[in-house]
Amino acid sequence: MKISRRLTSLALACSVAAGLAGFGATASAQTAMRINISVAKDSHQGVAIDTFAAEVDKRTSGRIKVQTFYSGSLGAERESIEAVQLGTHELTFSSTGPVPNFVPEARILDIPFLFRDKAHARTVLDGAIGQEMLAKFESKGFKALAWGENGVRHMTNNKRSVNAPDDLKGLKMRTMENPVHVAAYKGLGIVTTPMAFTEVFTALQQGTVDGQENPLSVIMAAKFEQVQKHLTLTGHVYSPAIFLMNKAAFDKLSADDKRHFLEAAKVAVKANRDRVDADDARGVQELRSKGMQVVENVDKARFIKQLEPVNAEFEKQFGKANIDRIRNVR
Ligand code: EAX
Repeated sequence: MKISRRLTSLALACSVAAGLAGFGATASAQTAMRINISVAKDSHQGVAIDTFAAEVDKRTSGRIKVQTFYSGSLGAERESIEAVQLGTHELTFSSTGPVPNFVPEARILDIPFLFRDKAHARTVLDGAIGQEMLAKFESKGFKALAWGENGVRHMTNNKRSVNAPDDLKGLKMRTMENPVHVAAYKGLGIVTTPMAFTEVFTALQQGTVDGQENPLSVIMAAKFEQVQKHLTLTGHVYSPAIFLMNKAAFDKLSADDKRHFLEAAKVAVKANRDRVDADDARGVQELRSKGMQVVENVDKARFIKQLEPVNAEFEKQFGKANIDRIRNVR
């Protein structure tokens, strides 16, 4: 009798241990994280986080699931960056618009006409300068996984066709919550209204502002052609994007999973940039077909000339050598 009771309790202990181990393995197998964007799923940014989530799932054999959220459903960009810094959610993919509020050094990237084109920007961001900049996020509670792309920004408005800098004077334009942009657009005579992206469509619809500026990818994803008449391909700013992760959450990952996250971000950025290129190729025709009046041929030299006083300030603020270091990358 005694032996059988002992065997029974032993068997019970073994099954409980096995169950716990199994449970433990199951519990650790299903780590869930969240990532979000401020624009729609069907967009260059939606492609970025969907690809990232799929790559993490594949590379961790389903142990880590990244849930994706779109259209500002977990907050606008500035709120989301703050949420990631606090660890409220683990990841976000954001334009660099609000980033200077967290990592001031990143402001240099937002200077108008700093980059010759997307190829130049991608080379800078993927090279030494960009990688040095990513490292600056760590002391602020972020692991910056990779630079992505928001795109080359253009001006839209409802008042008039913009062919030269003077046409911008007096226009009430929504800007990102970015001090470099605000200073530059004021230098063009624009009346600036910094605002979270999630409020822009309504502000344009109600006439709170006359216009805004964004890449073609964003203009199309946000369906701004429904509330904006005029588009001018000013290409005045290259807008980077960035994969940001809560640093503590990243540091908790195993060495292998850290590598998986970094590689997933790299694959996602390729898909993100490919979508921007596709959007740029079709954007003007699509927006014209939807009723926008588009000025394609812009004398950028006139806008750059108008910005000379502001750029002199930027050279003082950021150091001419630092700006030239970026400009001179080939
Ligand atoms: O990241 O705020 C902006 O205009 C951004 O370009 C937009 O949120 C996409």
